[in-house]
Amino acid sequence: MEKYEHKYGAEQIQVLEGLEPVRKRPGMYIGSTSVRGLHHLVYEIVDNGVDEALAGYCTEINVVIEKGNIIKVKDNGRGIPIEKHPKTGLSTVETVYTVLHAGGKFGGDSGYKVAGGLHGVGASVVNALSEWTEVTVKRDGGIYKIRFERGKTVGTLERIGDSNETGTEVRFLADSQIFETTDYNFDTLETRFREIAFLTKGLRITIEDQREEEPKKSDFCFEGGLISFVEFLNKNKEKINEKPIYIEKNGDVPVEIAIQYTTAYSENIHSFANNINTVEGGTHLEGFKRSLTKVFNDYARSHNILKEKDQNLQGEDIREGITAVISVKVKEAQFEGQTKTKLGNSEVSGVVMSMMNEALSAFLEENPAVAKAILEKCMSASRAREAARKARELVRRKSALETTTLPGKLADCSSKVAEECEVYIVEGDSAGGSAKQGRDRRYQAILPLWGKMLNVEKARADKIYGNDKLNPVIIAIGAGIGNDFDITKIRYGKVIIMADADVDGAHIRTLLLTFFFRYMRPLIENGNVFLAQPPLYKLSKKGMDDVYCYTDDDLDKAYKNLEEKGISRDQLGLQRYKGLGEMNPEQLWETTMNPETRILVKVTMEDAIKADEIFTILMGDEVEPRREFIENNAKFVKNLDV
Ligand code: 1YM
Repeated sequence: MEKYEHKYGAEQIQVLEGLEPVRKRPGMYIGSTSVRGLHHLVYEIVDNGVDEALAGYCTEINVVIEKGNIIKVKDNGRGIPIEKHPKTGLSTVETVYTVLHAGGKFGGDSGYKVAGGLHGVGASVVNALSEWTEVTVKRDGGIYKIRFERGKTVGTLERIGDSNETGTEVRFLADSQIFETTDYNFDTLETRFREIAFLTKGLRITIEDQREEEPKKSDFCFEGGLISFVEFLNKNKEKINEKPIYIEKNGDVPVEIAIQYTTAYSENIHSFANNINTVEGGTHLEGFKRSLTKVFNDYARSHNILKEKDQNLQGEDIREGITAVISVKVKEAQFEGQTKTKLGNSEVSGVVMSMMNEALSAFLEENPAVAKAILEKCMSASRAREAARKARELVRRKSALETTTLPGKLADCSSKVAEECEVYIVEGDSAGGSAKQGRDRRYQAILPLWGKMLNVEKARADKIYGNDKLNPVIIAIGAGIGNDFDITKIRYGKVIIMADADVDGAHIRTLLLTFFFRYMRPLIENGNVFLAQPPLYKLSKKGMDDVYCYTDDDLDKAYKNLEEKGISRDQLGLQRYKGLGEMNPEQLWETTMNPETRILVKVTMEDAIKADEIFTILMGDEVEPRREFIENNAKFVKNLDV
């Protein structure tokens, strides 16, 4: 490819190459061919509709998951242009779907593209990676249709009818030769579309799942935009300012910010650039944080809340209990970082800072009661931070004296190479005992926990350091917590939570995850946290190897499988495991700990919003949503991305 570069320039080469490179190396274009990449196909198509909405021509996008995992996306915009494209000689719609990176380049003066999926590659990539794609355009009084198979045009664009409406409808079937799975997760899509609807004030997005007998449907449209977003994030929390603070400026870099403080202790800031969730932050977030710190300190000083000259509130004091969403639109956005979710454009930091300095200080002057309530909270956070620092010093001094003292309950492994080591955090003493005997002690460590855990949503850092349940976890992992957490110091590459498959198990799992989410977040971001999956059933028969089943579905399949081999149900013994404690060390090893046979679910941050919502419901002050949630706790593991 490189040898042509000088001759033709990148654009021509893409035209010449068509879509073959996409099918050869799909990961380069959509990140991966896992379920995550699969969902990206839908986002790419929907983003074209969102762009049309941002350009002011589209008010509604409808997404349907049809039977057989066919996706249909429809919008009521202008319709993709159909006239002959000067460069390719094909219709524009065919060009958009068959030429790599065609996108907005062909569309004339629609301005900058601001939507765009994580990799911003557009419709042609979706087409290349689909068994078939059909695009129907209503425009100029007609209905036009074109079909593709594995990226290749079948026939040509045809006029199939008349219509006075305008819009675009795309149906496609992801290619099972390319993707590990073609089974869409309704919750994942629903969460992303809710997010897009929050970020695009007034745009209606609907999603319907027609795969089951009873179709599911959600309908999102938020006139309040980001204000609705923070209200949604805080719906189970106690608010300090009832009405979110809202700041908007539509300059060269449009910026939109909504802020609402709650009585919680955590910091909950979500940033977006061009509708992409910048999980790793970036320059917009830096500008926001710097301005927040400056404006509140200035206000506190000028209103005599900070009395001593050298006294200052730290950024973290001012961010305690904050829920904020920042959304910027950047023309040539640069995305950096491991997952390409960190905004790099340096000019954005100053833009966000100066507009926010002005707007936020004006807001505080105009709303003294709100300013006072927030600052009281900041001052108390500042005092707590002092107390926490002292407590931490104490722990540090203690651990300096006791040097390598690991928790007494920890059965450590012999290897000291973190990458190959794992720690199982096990609920209960008897399960802990079996795990200790069953493990491979070269690289598997066991830390039993028991009793009720401290609820970290309700506790400040000073309490956590002193807590006798969490301290062993902190010391065993060995990398500190909060701002001091240092991922390079972790003693185990895998931190595996092993709890029963019942409500109590779900509770302890959630508590630990809350703790990791709040105080060791890089551990989740870095993919070091796992959930062990103990089996629910064992089928046994004399002379036959035991068969373990991890779900009810598994059990059905196993019965069928064995029946085919001539073994009927009544010949089989069925044991239902109520807890880890019922398994002997060999069984626990075989089913749950042996890397060759076990199932581990990786906990990821893909959906920090959902995680935060779950944690808040489970741990927050409101009892009713918690009760409801625990009743459906089976959903919990499903909601975490596997
Ligand atoms: C369900 C997917 O693709 N809608 C859509 C796409 C386009 C337009 C309108 C559009 C854009 C422009 C002018 C422009 C696209 N057009 C192009 C291209 N929905 C969906 N709706 N007229 C219509 O950008 O100027 C690419 S996407 F390149 F042909 F203009």
